[in-house]
Amino acid sequence: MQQCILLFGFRCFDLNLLDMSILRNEIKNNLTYLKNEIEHIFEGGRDTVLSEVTVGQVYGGMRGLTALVCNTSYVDPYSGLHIGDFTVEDLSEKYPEEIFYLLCTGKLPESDFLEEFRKEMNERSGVPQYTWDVLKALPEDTHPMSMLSLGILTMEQESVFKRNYLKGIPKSDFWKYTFEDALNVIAKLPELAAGIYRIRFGDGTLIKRDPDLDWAGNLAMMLGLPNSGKELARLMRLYLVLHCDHEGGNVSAFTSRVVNSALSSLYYAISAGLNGLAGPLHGLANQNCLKFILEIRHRFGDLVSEEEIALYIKETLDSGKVIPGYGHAVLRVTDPRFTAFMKFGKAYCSENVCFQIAEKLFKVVPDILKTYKGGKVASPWPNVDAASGALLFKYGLNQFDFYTVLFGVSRILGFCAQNILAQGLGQPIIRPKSVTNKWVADQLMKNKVNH
Ligand code: AMX
Repeated sequence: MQQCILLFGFRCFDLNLLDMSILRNEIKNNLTYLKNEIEHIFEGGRDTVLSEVTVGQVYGGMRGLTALVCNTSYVDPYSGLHIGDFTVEDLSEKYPEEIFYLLCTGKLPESDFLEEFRKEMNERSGVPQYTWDVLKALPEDTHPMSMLSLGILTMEQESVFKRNYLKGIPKSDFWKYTFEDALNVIAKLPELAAGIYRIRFGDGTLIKRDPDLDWAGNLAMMLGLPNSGKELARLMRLYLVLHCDHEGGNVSAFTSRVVNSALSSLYYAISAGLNGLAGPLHGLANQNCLKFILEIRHRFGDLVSEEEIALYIKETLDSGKVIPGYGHAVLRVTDPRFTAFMKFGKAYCSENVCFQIAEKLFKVVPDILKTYKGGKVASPWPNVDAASGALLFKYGLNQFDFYTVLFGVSRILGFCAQNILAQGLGQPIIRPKSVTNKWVADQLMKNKVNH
């Protein structure tokens, strides 16, 4: 067994191949399986054209361009997120720890995995004091997403991958060190996220983690909310399951992968992915959704009618704003993750006014968006963010700015899994070609001459 020194929960320098050995071996098996698949694909036609690119796509955020492979999850426009052979409906009762295993291996773990993972997280937990010092020194109005991104970045010099890369390790082993970094980061996330909440919105005192609790349960408990209990822990589990991954082309996952493809450590890659998630068209939409619901409530009262909601939606659109929580770049149906949140809401929060407004919005918004801008909105349906804020609010999490942090904590599971697999498959640095307007115009001219 290799030497393993524990410092602030970090294992310095070396891999301990006995830790999480089942998950590690299953990742190895998955990589072997995926490598064989790729070999077959290449034999079948390495030069086969998968996707053509139009001028509109080049100028349109590459929408619909098939140019990436991501083996952790897949988003079907009509059935939503698939992780391995499972849909959102199959997974909504699981623990986020199990989903991490699934993202990395394509399989759900055996029943004893949760206990093994809990012990591993306990050993690796412990956010360094220097991270708290940096976060506490920030201006009071710093956004919690900046704090999360920065908090991860402060720990970058602890990267086991980076230290060993500098010493020299074979490319085939890169993924093992990245996996080590992933476990170290994931173990610290509940404390880091809850600590950010307490520094930014509480009195700054940090609540100790409970070694007997699961990953999401610990996060819920360490927030220190007066209403926190089993229901908040259950909601947190669902929340952290539903946001974990959404294939490879979304802003945050793609950013994280691009950064890691340069062999920047997972810490850099996670921080970069979070910076993309912090945008209002991506992860920040969930805080805007609850703000939107509260604005409606403030203007029309608790018993707001569907007609009043329709009026508010039209006013919002007329002022040039988007309706938060509606629309999607890939999905063309109601997001199954929204459906899962609604199911939770109906079971536990049906009397809650904010949840009721979210329900009314669902009845009203799609019909309006269908005809808005001459039918230009590709998906008038709700996405994952449309209802989650209303549920968090019910349990006393009334600081909207914090919602995207919870999204980020969950999405880091996906960043980690995507980067571990990509490294295990030896994927090269990502470097698509860009061109200038002049180049495109010349190309159009050449096409005209040739026709
Ligand atoms: N309200 C008003 N207009 C909308 C809209 C909405 N909810 N969704 C799309 N549109 C508009 C777009 O702004 C665009 O108008 P433009 O061409 O005049 O700029 C037009 O419809 C076509 O856009 P699209 O092809 O349907 O969507 P897209 O792929 O460009 O963008 C998304 C997708 C999610 C950014 C967009 O639907 C949106 O802004 N939604 C509201 C914000 C939101 O909920 N984001 C969260 C997404 C999920 C997540 O990452 N958490």
